[in-house]
Amino acid sequence: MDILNELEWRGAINQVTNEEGLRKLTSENKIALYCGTDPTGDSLHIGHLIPFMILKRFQLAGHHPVIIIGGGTGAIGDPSGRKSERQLQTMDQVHHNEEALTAQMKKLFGTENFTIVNNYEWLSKISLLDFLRDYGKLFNINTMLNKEVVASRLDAGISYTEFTYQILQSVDFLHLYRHNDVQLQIGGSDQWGNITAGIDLIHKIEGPATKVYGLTIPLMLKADGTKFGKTAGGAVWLDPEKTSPYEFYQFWINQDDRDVVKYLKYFTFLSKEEIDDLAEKVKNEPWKREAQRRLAQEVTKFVHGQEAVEEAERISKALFSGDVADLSVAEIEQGFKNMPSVDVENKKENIIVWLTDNGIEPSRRQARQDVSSGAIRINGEKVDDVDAEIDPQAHFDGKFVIVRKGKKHYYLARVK
Ligand code: 629
Repeated sequence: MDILNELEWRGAINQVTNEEGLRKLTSENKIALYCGTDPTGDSLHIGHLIPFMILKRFQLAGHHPVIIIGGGTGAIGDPSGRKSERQLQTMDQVHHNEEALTAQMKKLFGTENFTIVNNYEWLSKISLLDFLRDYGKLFNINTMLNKEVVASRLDAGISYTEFTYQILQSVDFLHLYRHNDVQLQIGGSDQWGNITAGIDLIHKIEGPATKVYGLTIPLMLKADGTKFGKTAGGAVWLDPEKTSPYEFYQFWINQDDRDVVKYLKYFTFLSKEEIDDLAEKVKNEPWKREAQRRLAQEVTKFVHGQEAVEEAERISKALFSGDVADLSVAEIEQGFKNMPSVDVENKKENIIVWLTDNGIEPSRRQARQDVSSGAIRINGEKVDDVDAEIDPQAHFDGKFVIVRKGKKHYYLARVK
């Protein structure tokens, strides 16, 4: 399938500056294209993944992706999509974040047929007078004020600094057009104003027939109206220290039937045939949740690698069946991150006293009842003897005791 048709089928196109022109260009040539991201944090989250997976699709189709890490633009702050002025970051923060994001991007894109650059390199070298003479003169204030991003901020106010942001992103597009033959910029729908500003600048400097294009991707919406990519614990990060691969996998496997096909199109490289097939399964045998499992496997593999998928599945399976005894200490840390936990003394104790004193059971009477009815598992083994002893050193390097009450309720006891 032609790349633009593929993006259309995936529901990934919001606006294109000149669809016929771009279709002709991409079907006849291998082009260079870019997407930028500002180092406003030290990790990407799954909201960022959408445009970068589209870059990756172009890469897989033989085109050449370029990523800008916005060390220069990040020092200013994009007003797009924001209701109020940003707090400036310190340059130390910006540089720290640049490094973290660069490392993440390299993991996703590899080194072949891929370029990553930092716009601090050229933006920091433009003098104020050159900026005003070479670029400022080509920007019309009325046009700038009419950009949705600026217009929507006029009441609340916008600083001269943020107002200038669109010029910087335009200078980037010009720079990449000249130095890397970049002819297309993509981004989320919030980037439309910045992207078209860049195209206008290139047309003014390089001539109106210059073949440069812009493409934006729709905002991701969820069937239940809540914000995509957020969980009770906050954003879903690509950094495994912030969101463990197990939590990452869980996020995807828990998606609604109404959203899962859309996400398969956006977040996986599965073919149309495979996705159509999974869509049928959502319709005919939704209880199997095969589409969700495939989604979780594919996205986790792309971001964290196949081993992380296997680990996440091992943890899920163990938690579901209750056979937790073979989990490693690291797997327990991941799997139990969002479960109730208690700190316990490193000493042997009768099970009834231990469960009650550590707050896992509300009373000794209840503890006795749960134990004797077989509702309690310790480290994966049913314990129905009220005289049994808990030995915190028995398992998991003496670091944890895992308690399961009934089918679903887990407690992680951390040994002090
Ligand atoms: C210099 C900087 C450029 C081109 C782009 C940029 C960054 C751009 C921006 N992007 C968002 C960000 O950095 O602010 N001005 O967080 C974010 N982006 C991915 C998608 C987006 C966008 O990284 O484009 O729409 C989110 O889906 O908000 O020369």
